[in-house]
Amino acid sequence: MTRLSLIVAATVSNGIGQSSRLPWRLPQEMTYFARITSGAPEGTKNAVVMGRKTWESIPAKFRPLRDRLNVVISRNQDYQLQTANTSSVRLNADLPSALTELSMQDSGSEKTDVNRVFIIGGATLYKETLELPPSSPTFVDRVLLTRILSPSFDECDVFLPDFLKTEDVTITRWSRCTHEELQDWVGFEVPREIQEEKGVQYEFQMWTR
Ligand code: FOL
Repeated sequence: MTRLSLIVAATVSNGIGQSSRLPWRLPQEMTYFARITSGAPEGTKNAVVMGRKTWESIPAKFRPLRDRLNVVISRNQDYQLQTANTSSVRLNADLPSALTELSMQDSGSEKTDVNRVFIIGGATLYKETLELPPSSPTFVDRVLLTRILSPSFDECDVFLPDFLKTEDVTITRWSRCTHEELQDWVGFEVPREIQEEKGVQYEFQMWTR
């Protein structure tokens, strides 16, 4: 039984990307992402699960994301990961096999237990994981959402599914956590106020179901 946490920065219209990259460059926000996804108890590591295009969008010098087990999903089994350091990267053909392999830790050289599993994008993987029913052994029960409030970034061409607006009443509704719950879960102090970097306004939110 693996609970998945999804982490994303999205505009009010759920825009997350443009021309195969992030529509903004927000160093402090990126630091928040790195801190949350990296933080794990001694002797354990978090996993970051991503689609192939998201892997390719990460600057080569930051790949694989350090101190985290990187799991890349590509249906193309001939795909060659472009990285000098493959020790903390795994390639899986699909989400079910990635999750199965994560739960069977570990026959490899690194004997580290996997702590939290983060879904870090992109749009295809966000959609696929958000559609896992809460009754299934693995599903997304938490969303760490950085809401980009302004500007509107109308040029976005990839979107997060609108997980808060589901018409299906049989699906458990999402509720926003308090700021204290967010800080307790991430384990560090998070600014409560609207943040501003380079004229971009955003806030840190956490949602659970
Ligand atoms: N979630 C949030 N909140 N913000 C994001 O920017 C974000 N980005 C992705 C997924 N979830 C997110 C996917 N895109 C890097 C680059 C792109 C990316 C994810 C990560 C990256 O280079 N990360 C480095 C940070 C290096 C730095 O400090 O600038 C890392 O170590 O995590």
